[in-house]
Amino acid sequence: RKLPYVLSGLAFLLAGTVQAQNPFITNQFTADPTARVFNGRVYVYPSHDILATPERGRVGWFCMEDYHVFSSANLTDWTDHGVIVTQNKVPWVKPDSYSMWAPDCIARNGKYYFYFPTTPQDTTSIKGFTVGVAVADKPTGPFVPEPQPIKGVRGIDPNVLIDKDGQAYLYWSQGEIYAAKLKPNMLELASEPVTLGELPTKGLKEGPFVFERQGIYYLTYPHVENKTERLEYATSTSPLGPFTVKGVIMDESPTGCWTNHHSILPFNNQWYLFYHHNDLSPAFDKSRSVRLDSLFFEPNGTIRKVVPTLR
Ligand code: FUB
Repeated sequence: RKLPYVLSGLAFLLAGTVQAQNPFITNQFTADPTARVFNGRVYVYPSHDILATPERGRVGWFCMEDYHVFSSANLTDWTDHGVIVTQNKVPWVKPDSYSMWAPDCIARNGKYYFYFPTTPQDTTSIKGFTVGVAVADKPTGPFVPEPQPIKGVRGIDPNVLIDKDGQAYLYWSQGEIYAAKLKPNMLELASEPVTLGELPTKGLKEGPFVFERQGIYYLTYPHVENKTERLEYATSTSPLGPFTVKGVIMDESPTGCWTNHHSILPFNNQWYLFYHHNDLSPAFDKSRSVRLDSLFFEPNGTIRKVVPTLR
């Protein structure tokens, strides 16, 4: 007769936490997951790792030619909606660049704006990576790429925050983390790029993901000082900083995956960390797979360290 009480106690303890298996996408290699909630459903926009060969990309390095989007109503059952953007259909991308790196997607005024970094064909104004946008009427596309990348952005890992007053900000990385205001059309910068304050000066910082909670802006980013990236964060009372370093969200990989790259999302009264590791390719850390785990805040607003749920 005690069973119903035990079960309801268990249900209470588990409420809001996810018991899904990591990695949660297994039909292909995925990395750099940006998770967003659109119309009550979670959409994950990751990079899509494929293996380079002598004919495609650079052997031993990251190799990506397109993006898929995945969605779920319960963080357990995921639907692959197929390819939403592919390199050779973006007019300004260097053909066969295989450099479609970490993206983001955000909704505004009934449209969905998909931001992606890659290498341009015309290198007269930008050498290396820049950031483009593709626009759709639905989170699953079809996404139509803009004819040119965003003017004034040099770097990778775009991330967009729309603040409470409606102002949108674009963040990206190029060794350091940069940010600028976006115009209401979401396609052009509205201010000069700036750096964001007292972030660590030593080591590569990339993959910015910014969100606001209870009036605090959290700038979260992978940072490598030793061998592999650690997820860290800094806070500010303003989207453009200055930010002050607060701590570590996830420690370095104990098994040697060089990169980690994440996003943080509230869904059904629980916060989640989406990130990646090379679970399905232990010998090659550029074939990665996306994971998710619950994330918790302390009463003073600091983030409790997330210990990865392994397979
Ligand atoms: O996926 C390619 C690159 O690796 C991303 O742009 C970085 O953030 C790192 O995850």
